[in-house]
Amino acid sequence: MKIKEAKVFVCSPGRNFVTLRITTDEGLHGLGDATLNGREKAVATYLEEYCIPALIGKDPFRIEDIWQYFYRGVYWRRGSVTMAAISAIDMALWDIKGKALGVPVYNLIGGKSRDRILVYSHANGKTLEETVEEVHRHIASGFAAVRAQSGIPGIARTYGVPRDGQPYEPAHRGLPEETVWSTEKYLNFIPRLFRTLRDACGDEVHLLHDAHHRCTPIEAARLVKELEPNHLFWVEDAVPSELQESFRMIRAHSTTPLAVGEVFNTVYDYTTLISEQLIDYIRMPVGHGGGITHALKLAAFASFYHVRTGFHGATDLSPVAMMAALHVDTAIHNFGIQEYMPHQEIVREVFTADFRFDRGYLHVGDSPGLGVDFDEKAASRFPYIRASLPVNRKLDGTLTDW
Ligand code: EZ4
Ligand code: CO
Repeated sequence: MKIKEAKVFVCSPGRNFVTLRITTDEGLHGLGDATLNGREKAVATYLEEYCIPALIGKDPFRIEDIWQYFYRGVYWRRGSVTMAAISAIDMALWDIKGKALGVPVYNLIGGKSRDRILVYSHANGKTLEETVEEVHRHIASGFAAVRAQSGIPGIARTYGVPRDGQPYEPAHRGLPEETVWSTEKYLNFIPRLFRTLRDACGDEVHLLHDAHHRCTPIEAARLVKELEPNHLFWVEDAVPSELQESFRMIRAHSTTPLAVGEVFNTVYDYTTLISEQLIDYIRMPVGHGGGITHALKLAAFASFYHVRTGFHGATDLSPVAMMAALHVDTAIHNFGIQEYMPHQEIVREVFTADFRFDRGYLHVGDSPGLGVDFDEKAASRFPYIRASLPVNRKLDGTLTDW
């Protein structure tokens, strides 16, 4: 079998998605997600200009070799654009192989290690009271694990909290909007929020929180130490984590489990964090970190250090990347939890994915390949719209991490 054609589709059913479709001379096709929020066209061009011409004529079964061709074979390696493109190619090749052999992808990568996949949902409120109410609502609708983000008194808008009546989406039309941030106000509020949540919701439910890269190392240490009595499942991205060594200090202060890495894209972003056991969960998106092939290697490396997975599953990844993550979640031994932020209804007009939610868990179907379809015609009704993630400034106007 040979790769005959590959095409990139950029569509916007409610938000932008970049989809790669690889077709073989035997008429099989595979799908990959190449969405990189706010940088969609960079990945689309990278694929169209540099990858697709080199893919034509290759044997789609040689997944590892094609992966190495686009990683090691390219002098300018790594980085989110390159790795999102490689991820899309990799997913599409696993999809093709599964379809050709008539098996779901999880059966190509070790088979089922579990029957169902624990997920966490996003509860967001503008105030402490609203956030508590939202967490209750999520527990009542069946979730066993809930991430809580809240508006902070004295800050107009913050990460994770939607505007009235809209689903939460961090990217907005046009150029980046500017938001204002105060870590001081955040640190004064969040421990109170989680004390209230633990009291209100009891010991059973898993509570999670995303600090979204906003603390300095010593501020992060204070945060995880003050949250410790409330037994969170994890605190995510406590600091902007390109400085892996900062976690030595954070770790020394608390037993609150730590999750890191939704902006990472190779194993090399994790070597210190994992080998020194400075974190508990890896967040690297299967769709940004070299696809299924590299996610399996990262998970294997992490497994030797008792670090588990908590793959990214925000709505800025398409249902194709979600399916890829679910197959990995199903097969690996050191699975921890999967983020599950359901897409808007309108996304289903373009993508259909073979999984279902039941009482806190996702169940993957047994369709051959990834189990996801893409309707090209429907996609053409939703053309690309430029959208950007916000930028953040401190109260005095200094640019800070968003
Ligand atoms: O802000 O994926 O844990 N989830 C997150 C996400 C990120 C978005 C950015 O595109 O932090 O909501
Ligand atoms: Co996050």
